[in-house]
Parts: sequence; C-alpha cells; structure tokens
Amino acid sequence: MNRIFLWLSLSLGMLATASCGGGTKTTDPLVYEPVAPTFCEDSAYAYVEKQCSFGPRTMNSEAHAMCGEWIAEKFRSFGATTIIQSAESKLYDGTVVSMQNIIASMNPSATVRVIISGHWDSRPWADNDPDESNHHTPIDGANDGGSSIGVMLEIARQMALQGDTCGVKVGIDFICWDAEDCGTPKFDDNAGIDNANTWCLGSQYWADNRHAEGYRARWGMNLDMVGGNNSQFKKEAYSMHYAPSYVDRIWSTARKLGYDNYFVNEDGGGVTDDHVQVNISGIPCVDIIANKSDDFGFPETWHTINDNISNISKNTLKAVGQTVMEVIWNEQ
Ligand code: AHN
Ligand code: ZN
Repeated sequence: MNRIFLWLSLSLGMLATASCGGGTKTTDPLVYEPVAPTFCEDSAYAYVEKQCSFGPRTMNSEAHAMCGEWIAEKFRSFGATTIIQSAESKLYDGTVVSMQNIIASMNPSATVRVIISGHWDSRPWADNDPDESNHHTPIDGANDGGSSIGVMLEIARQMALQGDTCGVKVGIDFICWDAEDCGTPKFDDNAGIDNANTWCLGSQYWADNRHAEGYRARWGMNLDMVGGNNSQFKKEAYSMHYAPSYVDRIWSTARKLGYDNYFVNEDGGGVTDDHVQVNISGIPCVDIIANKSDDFGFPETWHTINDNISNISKNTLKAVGQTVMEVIWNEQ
C-alpha cells in the first residue's frame, strides 16, 4: 500500500477521527444560491448499474467492447461530438491490449475548454481482496471506474437538457480513459521495481498523442472512485502541486453547497492516476479520488470483489456530481 502513495505531507489533521455522513448537508444552503441545475443521483446510479451489467470491463474482453460502445452511444445521444481514440499498448507482462479512449465534446467550437475525465476499464484482478483465492478474479469496478463514467454521463445529460449552450459558457470535453487499472498486480510484483508506468496506459497514450491537432484545455478534473459509501475526498498531492487554485475552487464550491463532509479540508497523499499525465502534458488537472476516511489509503472495497453495485452510494454520486456541475457552471 505504501508504494501507491507518496507521502508528500503529513499533517496533524490526519490524526483526527474523521466522520462523514450520508447526504446530510453541513451548511445552510440559503447562504449560497447555486447556479447549476440539479444533478440526478438516481440517473447516475442507473448508469453505474448499466456498466456493471456488461460484466467486468477488462482489456480485450467482450464486455469491455460492448460497454465502450454503450458509453460512446450514450454521449452521442446527449449531443456530444464523440470520437474514439484507439491504440495498442502493453501490460506489465507484455500482453498486447487494444485501448479506446472515448472523448465526448459538448460545445465543440468553444475555445475555452475544461476536461472532465475518468477511466472506464475495470481491474482484471481483485488483488487487494482479503481472500487470496479471489486475487485473480476480475472486478465489477462499480466504484473504481463505473462511478466516474456514471457521474460524467449524468452531467452530459443535464447539459443536453439546457439546449444549445448546454447551460455553460465554456466547452466541456468528457474523456473516458481506457486501460487505467491494469497496473502490475501484487501477486506478480517484484519488490523494488518501479511500476508506476504500468498504470494509466490510456492517458499516457493521450498525453503523447492528443486526440485533436493542437488540442488545449484550460484545466481539468479527473474523477476516480466517486460513488463509494462514506467517501471522503482529500486534497491529492499532485493536484496541489500542479493545480492548487483549482483544488481550492472545487473544495470551496463543495463547502458552499454543504458537501464539506465529503470534500474534507485535509491533504491526501499523491496518487499515480490519470490526472498526472494530463498535468505533465501541460494542462492543470485535479484528481477527485476517494480516501479511506481514517487515513490516506483507498476505500475498503478497492480492488476487491466487493467493488460492486451493492456498495454504491447515491449520496456520494450526488455530492460529487453536483459539485462538479456547480464548478463548471461558474466557469467564465
Ligand atoms: C496505483 O495503485 C498505483 N494507482 C491507483 C490509481 C487507481 C487504481 N485508481 C483506481 N484504481
Ligand atoms: Zn483501480
């Protein structure tokens, strides 16, 4: 676990026992007048459920192919200009995989653009499961992958409902990364070898090969595990390094909406995630990724067979979806 995080900072705050509730808001919503329409958590949940219904979306599988088509079609149905960026890559063990980054653009002609991204593949191995006999079992990835795409699809649907402008003043690019979650499994890990580049293969490819000539976005948000029970989102360290003002904007917006029990004002560790590639390639990008509530680690169901639809929380989907919408609706 400790290799997953760079402990860039250690604050007293992490020692405090954190608690987080369901959808209960902590501040009086009357002091802030939201500008975004209402994010529907039931709809986002249904999108997560649908992705899981294909079966684990592991690389080169039939379920993966079918779900990818469904995601692209869904974005198209919301009026997004949607392209598939296809490429081949290699896993840690040399297996060749066929990847598809799905890129769906709303207001495609707007020059100022904001990225909302998340990965759509699911991990082929439950290698963090407490029961070792499950370590080679693929996961549904309801939270790990599915929740991100569920929230993104619901935001796109809300934009479509707003007519020609999509309700926002900027262009939005929804980027669904492929092959994020097939990094070296624990059972095949040679201690001491740096495996960071075996993760995030889709975003690595995109960082070197933009989907459109001269593509540029002002900034971005990457969503990862945004639908678990009792979730807390801490300020991830690479995001704080590359995009501190945008971290502030997201966390302060969440506070205004009464979601500061989800977006807690604490530093998290640094995570090897798709946002790192976006940042390195010159676009500031914030990772909104769940932490375990009591320390820096990932949620309980992370890379276990329990990362399934029965552990998805509509309240968490709502807190994240509504916050992201409020942020982009305020973007000038
Ligand atoms: C590593 O475990 C190196 N990075 C975690 C990124 C991730 C995996 N997010 C979801 N699954
Ligand atoms: Zn994962």
